[in-house]
Amino acid sequence: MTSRGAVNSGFSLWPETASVGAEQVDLVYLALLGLTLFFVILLGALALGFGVKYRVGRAAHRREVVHKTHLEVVWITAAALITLAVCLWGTYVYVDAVTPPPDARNIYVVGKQWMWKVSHPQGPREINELHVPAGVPVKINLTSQDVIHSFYIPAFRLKRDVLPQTYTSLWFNATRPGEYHLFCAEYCGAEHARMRGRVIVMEPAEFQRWLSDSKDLEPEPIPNAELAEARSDGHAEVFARYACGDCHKSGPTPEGPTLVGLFGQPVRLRDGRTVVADEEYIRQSIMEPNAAVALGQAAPSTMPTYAGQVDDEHLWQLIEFVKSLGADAGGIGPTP
Ligand code: HEC
Ligand SMILES: [Cu+2]
Repeated sequence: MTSRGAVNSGFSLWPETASVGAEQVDLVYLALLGLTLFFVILLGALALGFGVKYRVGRAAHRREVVHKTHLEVVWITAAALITLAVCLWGTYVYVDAVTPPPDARNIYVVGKQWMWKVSHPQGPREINELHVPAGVPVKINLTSQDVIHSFYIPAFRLKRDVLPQTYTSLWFNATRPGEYHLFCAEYCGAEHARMRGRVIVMEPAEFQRWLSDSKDLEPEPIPNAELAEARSDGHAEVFARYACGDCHKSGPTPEGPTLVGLFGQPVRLRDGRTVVADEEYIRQSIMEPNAAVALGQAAPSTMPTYAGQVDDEHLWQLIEFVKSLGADAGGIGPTP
């Protein structure tokens, strides 16, 4: 292991702020800190002042208990309103932080003892490095190959658990080019402390250059020919390889839905729920077909499970393919 992960090292009380969301999180944090300090000082001063004023032996006026109802109503209402405002503000920032814009660029990340494996749908793969463009919303789809990890970028104020057999995600819009820390924030075994990397934020034009330059530059040897093809040809090869198209086709007697226009749309399920067909839904449809069967389809599903057959790399390629069939693929289709 090299120490390349050590970027922006040196002690600082306040971590760097490098994403739009980070600034919002900091504002909430500072407001809470300010409010807390204000009341600590106010109440501390009052307690101290009254302590001095009414100390034993002091000839203060003690007889009458002052009770002013309207005063109590005012301060209870004020406290309730302040608390509610902070809560609503925090909720707003949180909802924003967990809702990626539909046009976000997709990147797939697999956590593994003890590294981060990054795949860009356009081709490049990297390890412990994540290149992203500045000023563009980026959605990271996370899954783990083994134990629970946690994907943590302090400069973006983002942290999300990375779980095996499920996709979690987060998104950000990086504000400035530069290099930022990437950590694993969930103890995951002997070398957990070394499970870190760098997020490299680049100007969009520079990022495009990096993308096309690293297409031919493979950080890892390609294990098989199909994968190589999938990479050059819109992931359709992987769809063909697993014969998904035998059932998912248009025609007189399709055995499964066509999948066209599915991605990003709400899907009504047999059990009454309505879910959005996002990466996690597609993943689940492939790996656990019976977990969520669409309304109008037979249950149990006739679709076989691909758990144990499709690895993480093929899985995201299948997802990208289904996505590219979607009406709102938003230009993040497999072939840019
Ligand atoms: C034997 C036929 C068959 C094969 C092969 C098959 N599927 Fe399916 N698939 C179905 C059926 C039937 C459904 C609808 C029932 C359900 O939701 O499980 C379905 C549902 C889906 C859905 C959810 C669609 C929706 O509208 O909710 C996705 C996504 C999907 N399949 C992807 C794939 C992929 C990717 C492959 C190849 C790895 C594949 N399928 C292989 C029959 C098949
Ligand atoms: Cu880890």
